[in-house]
Parts: sequence; C-alpha cells; structure tokens
Amino acid sequence: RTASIVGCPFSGGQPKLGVDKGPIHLVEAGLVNQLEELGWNVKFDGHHQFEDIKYALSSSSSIDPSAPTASSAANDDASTSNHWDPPIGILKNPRLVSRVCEEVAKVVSGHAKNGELPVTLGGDHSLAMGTISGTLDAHPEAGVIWVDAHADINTAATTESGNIHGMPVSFLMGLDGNHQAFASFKPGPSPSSQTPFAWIKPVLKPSSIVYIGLRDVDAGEKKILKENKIKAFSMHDVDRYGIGRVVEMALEYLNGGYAQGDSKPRPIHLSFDVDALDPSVAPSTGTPVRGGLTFREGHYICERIWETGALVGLDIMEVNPSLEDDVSVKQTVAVGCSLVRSALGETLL
Ligand code: DIR
Ligand code: MN
Ligand code: MN
Ligand code: MN
Repeated sequence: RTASIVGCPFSGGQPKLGVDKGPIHLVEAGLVNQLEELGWNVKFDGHHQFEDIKYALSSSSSIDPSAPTASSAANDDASTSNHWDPPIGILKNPRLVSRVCEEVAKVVSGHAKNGELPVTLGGDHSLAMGTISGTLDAHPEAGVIWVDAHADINTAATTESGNIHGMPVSFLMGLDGNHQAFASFKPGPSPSSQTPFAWIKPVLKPSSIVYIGLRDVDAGEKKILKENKIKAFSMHDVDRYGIGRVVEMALEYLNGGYAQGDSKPRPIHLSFDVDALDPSVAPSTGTPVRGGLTFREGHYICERIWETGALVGLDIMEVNPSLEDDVSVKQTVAVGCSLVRSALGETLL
C-alpha cells in the first residue's frame, strides 16, 4: 500500500512559533525510510508551502498595509496578526487558517480517493479542519478518533484564547456558536475577503467522533460535549478502565449501528495531538498538560487502530521543535515518528 506524507509547516492556529518546523523534523528524523522498511510505498514530494496562500491573501487585501497593527514590530510572531488578516471577534489569523485548511482538505481528499493513506504532519491542530474534511470527502462514512489533552471544540462564542487550534471540531460539526461570528462578515471577490471557513461542509456528526486522553477542557467545551452527547474518554477513564478497554469501547461506539451489509469495519481517521501524551513523554509541544498518556498507552491506541484494518487517515500534530531543550526535542520527534509507525503496522513482535 501507499502512504502519502502531507507535510504541513503551519502555526497560524496558535501563538507559539516553531510548531511549523514539526513536519520538517519528523521527516529529517527518517520517517519516510522507517515507513518504507515497514513495507510501505511512501509518497513524499516535499512539504507544502503555504507561501502562495499568504501572498494571495496579502496582495488582495483591501486593508491598508501601512496601517499600524500590533504585528508590525514582529510580524513573524504567530501570536500577532498580519495586517491583511486582522482578528474576527477574537479569532486570530482566520483567513489564513481557513485558506490553508481548505488547501489541505483538497490534498488529503485527493490522496485518499487515489487509494493512498494520507499521513498529515503538523503543524498545529487547526489543520485537522483540512485533514478531516478531506477524509470525509473520500470516505463519508468514516469515524474520527481524536487523541488529545484538549477537546478542540470551542466555537467563536466560547473560545477564550481566540486560537483556532482549539476550535477545529466545532467547525467540522457546524456548531451554532460559529455562525453568528461570521454573520456580519461582508464577503468580496478577492481571496482575503471570502468569509473564512464558509468552505467547510459540516460533515462531522457529533456521533462520529470519540475522544481519548482529555484532561484540559474549557467550561464552554464541557457544555458543548454534554449537549451534543459526544463520546469522550478522559484520562479518568483511562485510569479507570485501562487503555485496552478504552480503545475497545471507542471502536465499539464508532461501529455501533454501522452496517455496510458486509462485515467491514467502519473507516477510521485518527487525529493524534502529541500533547495527549504526558509531558514527560512528549515535552516539546505548545500546550503540555500533566497527567497524560504514557508512551505505551499512546502507541497502543495506534497499534490497535492499525489492527482493525480500518485506518483511512492519520494526523500527527503539535510537535514543536522550538520548545524545551535538544534532548526533549529529539525525544518528542522520535515519539512522533514511532506513533506513525505503530499506526502503520509496526508490531513489537
Ligand atoms: C484551549 C486550549 N482550550 C483553547 N486548547 C488547546 O485555546 O481553546 N488545544 N491547547 O490544543
Ligand atoms: Mn503532497
Ligand atoms: Mn489538539
Ligand atoms: Mn492539545
């Protein structure tokens, strides 16, 4: 089989520089060779360059580039906005995040429809708006397993940070809290004046996702999870049942009521934020939270999903090689690679 590496050096969904270097480090650590050694035919034609998107947005912007903004002093600090992409409400870099994810959706969908397994390397987790839109375009019946310390389901109405990497699931579900935020947006013909995220089809049903690893969920997100009856296994559940039972319950949940006439399991997209792992396992990430998955628990999830034969899309997100010391960076990058290998069939025996 063929795996297609989709390298996404992108950090616009959160404020810390360096997460855009994650995919470069993962590939430089030898990921392509490692997958070839597992017997995969690997397609990788370089990391995606989102510069053309930035260029199209900035050069079509009707906003006066000489107008002073918070960003003019340090315009490569991801925490400050570009003059051509001012916040909408408190959402940061909305046009850029939207356009980049739109591109990623096309790439992932293209690979998937080609029968290839898209492996997307982030980059921040806002990219999952692209990867999951792409997977569901090719496999509309797919379910999502989202492994993360965070639920990433804030809406424009609930986000406290304005960082879009904390929001992708809400856009994929088309949750109400996002509609109002863009209602007053006046779309125009140019790329920079399109209503951000209007391209996203609300294809992800609340019953089509399961979370594993949650332990830092905002109050507004807890409400959203409850109201939409979304299945979530927090670290409390991992402690209670063990990772083995948690993954079985997650798979049974996604496959419950899923009947295709034959015994084929439901296709699965695995979106893995490395901050789901304990910071002692994956220290170099933007929003580490203590009390996370062990090295084995993280890998077990990947191994078990591989065993189902149902994996149709994989994301490894939020590796930030600019955070923590060299040893931590090496460790985190190595873990990112080994998670991919486990999800693509590496076994212990
Ligand atoms: C927080 C943190 N819930 C937010 N989210 C993070 O900004 O919406 N997601 N770190 O990965
Ligand atoms: Mn490509
Ligand atoms: Mn995340
Ligand atoms: Mn996270």
